Amino acid sequence: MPIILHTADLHLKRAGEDHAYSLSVLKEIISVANVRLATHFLICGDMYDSFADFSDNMLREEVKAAFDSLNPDCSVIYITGNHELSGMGGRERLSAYNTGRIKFISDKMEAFTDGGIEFYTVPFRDNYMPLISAYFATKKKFRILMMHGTDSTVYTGPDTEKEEGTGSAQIPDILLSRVQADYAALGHIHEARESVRGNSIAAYCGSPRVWRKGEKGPRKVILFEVNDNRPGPREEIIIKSAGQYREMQIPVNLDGNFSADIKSMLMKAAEESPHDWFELVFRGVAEDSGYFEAGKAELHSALSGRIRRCTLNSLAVKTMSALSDNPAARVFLEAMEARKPAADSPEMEVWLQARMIGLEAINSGLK
Ligand SMILES: [Mn+2]
Repeated sequence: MPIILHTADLHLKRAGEDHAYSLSVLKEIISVANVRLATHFLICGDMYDSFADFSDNMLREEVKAAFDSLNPDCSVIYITGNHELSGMGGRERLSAYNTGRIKFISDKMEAFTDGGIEFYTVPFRDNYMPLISAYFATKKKFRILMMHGTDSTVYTGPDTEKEEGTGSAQIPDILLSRVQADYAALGHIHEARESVRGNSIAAYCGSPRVWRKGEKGPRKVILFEVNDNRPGPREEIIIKSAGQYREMQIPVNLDGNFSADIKSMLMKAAEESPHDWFELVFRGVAEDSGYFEAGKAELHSALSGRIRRCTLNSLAVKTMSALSDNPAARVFLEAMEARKPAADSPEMEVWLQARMIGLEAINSGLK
């Protein structure tokens, strides 16, 4: 009985911190395939982050070695995504590279039967419209279509890649029924989505790793059985080594410091999920920007090395120097200064709070 593992958009990288990270994600997916006795391992494009990564001999050898540990009875089928083509010279051919046991479709659409499943596999292209008039044989078994692009019936959000200047590669709505696909295994959109139309399922498995800032939620692959030419329920398997992208909100006190619990909360979260990417989002008005900068640097160095990545976002923090150019803030601060209680007075706390609220109100009026 066929057991399908569907993944895409791994974006393997040959260098930097992402190199070891992306490979560890691949290795975990391979072990999922082994444990779950997958018979088909589908990679729907963007396995590599760029042509330079795809064509890197060291990385390709590492990927081959990783697939050596995959159950030899499991077929690996891989189509080109837009990223494999990114930065590729006009004379290059992806098919010139040896991908070992991986069946790699990079030149043109290929139809074949493998382990009781009919496959239509389409390497990435900018325009899929000509496919509508292609010939598709009458279906005899469960049929899977593999593509990399934007299917607007599954995903209605923004094309997150448009800003990079890559084509949106729209998949024509009518194509699935033309292909008579029981399951369209899709790549390109990094969020998992599924839509069912009649007997036809179209699914994005999402990226199994955190590729860039903002890709929230657990990262996963899809696994399902095919029984009597019918698909079983699609199971989403979380890839633990991928971690998650998490925004951590950090209120900044007027003195530029953070509350004492913040650091211990962050250290605890880091210990629990070392594969995560934390974006520390600071908010507030800081009187002393030097103190604030030092506190930020201390948090960053405490977290770096304990989690995959730690980035800092201070866009929502206004420092006094920025506010001092504002006439309303100047008048307000002068008025507050005239009412300042003694340092040891019980009213000091109320005064500090009032000054903070006032500055925040002026600050939000600045936007
Ligand atoms: Mn893509």
